[in-house]
Amino acid sequence: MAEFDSFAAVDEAAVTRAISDHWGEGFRESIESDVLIVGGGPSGSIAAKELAERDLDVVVLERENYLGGGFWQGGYLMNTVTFRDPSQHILDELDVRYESVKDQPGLFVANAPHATAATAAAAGAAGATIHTMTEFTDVVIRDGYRVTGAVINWTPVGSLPNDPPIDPVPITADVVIDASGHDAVVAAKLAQRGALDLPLDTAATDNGPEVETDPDAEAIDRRLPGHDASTHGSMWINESEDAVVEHTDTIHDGLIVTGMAVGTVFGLPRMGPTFGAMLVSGKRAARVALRELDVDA
Ligand code: 48H
Ligand code: FE2
Repeated sequence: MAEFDSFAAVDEAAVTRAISDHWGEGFRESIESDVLIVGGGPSGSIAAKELAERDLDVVVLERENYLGGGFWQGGYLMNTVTFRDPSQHILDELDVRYESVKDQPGLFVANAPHATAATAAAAGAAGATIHTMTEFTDVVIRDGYRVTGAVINWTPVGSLPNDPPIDPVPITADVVIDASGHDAVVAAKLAQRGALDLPLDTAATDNGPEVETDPDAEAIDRRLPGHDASTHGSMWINESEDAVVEHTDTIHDGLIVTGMAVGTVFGLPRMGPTFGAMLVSGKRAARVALRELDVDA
């Protein structure tokens, strides 16, 4: 920048028009995209970055006013996050500083706000269109089966009195990725509608020494949100991170699941405040999306 003298002169109307035109264009382009990612935490942000870098039209829906989800804090309100080898290589790609933990080969620490901001920035820099304060409220299902989009509303609408109701709007995509974390909101909606079928062979996952898993369909159904005994299993870091990555895949026609949502859908053990699996899973979800879209990786 040349030495500062004074700011360019603009009038107030020009500022509002610029915002409205730019936002409107981004919204219009989001109505039909290649990939729609629900949730802008670590897994969704990495998936968005990977796909937008390949020139796909990528839309991220985030109900909060900021990306990052649970990445801003490590655990117990301590803002240091951990990563296990080989996920530190993704931190290298993102230019995030990290350190090795003494006497713990393969374990790394980084500042959570720095890692979170870098991940979110990478999604934006790659060209993903990011809609914050925007809530996924339902799925669009085509031909009685395929997931083809999301029904969305402004987040604050959810806290208004529902009388009269403010209708949401649908947006569509060739592929939807559920990156909504523990709630697995897209999978949960499908399950609520009785439309979710899971690959039964992969659902029979080792869930820890004392916890038996039941490979039949009824047991899988019970693990899904909105059902009696929902969500993931208890904490087991070593098992969980690999299992989340391995289970990152298409779970229904048109729907891929990534990040902690994978743990919820498949009833996997949780990993606590270590985030490597979220980043690796996000990358894997992007590769699955490329396969679904018939795009060379
Ligand atoms: C729009 C929504 C909606 C909705 C949710 O929770 P996240 O950080 O998810 P991941 O999977 O990228 O990372 C999980 C990680 O943070 C974590 O919780 C770990 C590792 N836990 C281990 C353990 O043992 O607990 O991000 C999900 C994002 C958030 O930003 C939400 O606000 C957003 O999705 N979101 N966005 N519409 N209906 N629901
Ligand atoms: Fe969590």
